[in-house]
Amino acid sequence: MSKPDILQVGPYPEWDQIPLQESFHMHKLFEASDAAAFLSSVGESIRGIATRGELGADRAMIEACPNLEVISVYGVGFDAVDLQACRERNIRVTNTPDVLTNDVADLGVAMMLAQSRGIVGAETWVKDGSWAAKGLYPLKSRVWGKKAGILGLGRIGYEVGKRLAGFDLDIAYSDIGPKDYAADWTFVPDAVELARHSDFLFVTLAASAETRHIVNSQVIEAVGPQGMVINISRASNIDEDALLDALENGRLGAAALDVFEGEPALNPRFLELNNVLLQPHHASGTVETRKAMGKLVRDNLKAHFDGRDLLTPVL
Ligand code: 8YV
Repeated sequence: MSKPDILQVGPYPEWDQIPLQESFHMHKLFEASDAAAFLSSVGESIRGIATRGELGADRAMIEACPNLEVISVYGVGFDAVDLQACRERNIRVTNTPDVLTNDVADLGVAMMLAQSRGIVGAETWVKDGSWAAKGLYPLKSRVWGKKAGILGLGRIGYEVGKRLAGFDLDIAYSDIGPKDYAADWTFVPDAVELARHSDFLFVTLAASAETRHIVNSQVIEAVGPQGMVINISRASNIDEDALLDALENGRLGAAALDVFEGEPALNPRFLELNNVLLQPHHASGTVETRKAMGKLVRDNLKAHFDGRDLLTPVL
């Protein structure tokens, strides 16, 4: 039997690429010099798309593949996939939830600690001789005992909360309703109220058209000059211009961010700030998790083409 033709939107590590190629005929869009020409030459043959969370599959890509049956996303976030275009043609969509939850939560908490305690600047202080030349590193504000707000208490938000409880933080959260598995934490329905409560506001919402800029200037200013916003979800959940304005003029104390509008080409205003910790969208970036994500991408594709149920369906 011939291998199903799959459009591959972005690169994968060799440990995924080799087994993908064993089971499927992979067409690497990201290596094409002219993406539109490539799509129109292979589109007819394509039965599946393998993509990455941040790259997704837009309507033009989906429409270029008239025989498309399934899209497998390497990532939990499927906001970059045009679900409406998929629904119209009964195209299945899968993602990689659960396997990355703990790593994403770990990075969020690590960013909070690193930014609060000035770990990056402190290392520079040692390495550039400032310790010897100028003396002690400037004092920082403590973490334990402070108040944390978690905006979006899904799988990742919940794991963030569990970790924060270990740092004796007072935890509140917002979601569409209170969660029975978070009985020890305070439910605050309104995002501005939550922000007012928070020294650290964690943004852990699944992104959608409804959550776009949910962290607006009001929310940002409610976190305030002593507070910090930590984003391990999607850039679109925050009004980035409002965030930059507030960071520049001190209406927000600090931010720790793993995601950016237009990444990897982020707004140069970020590079001028000394109250931010900037990370290259790598919250799920451990070897173990990426191997599990890659396996789930393949297993979902195989399940579809074998006529079995999808392991982690979105649609
Ligand atoms: C990326 C992510 O998909 O899970 C998500 O939604 O954003 C990440 O895990 C990852 O960078 C792979 O592209």
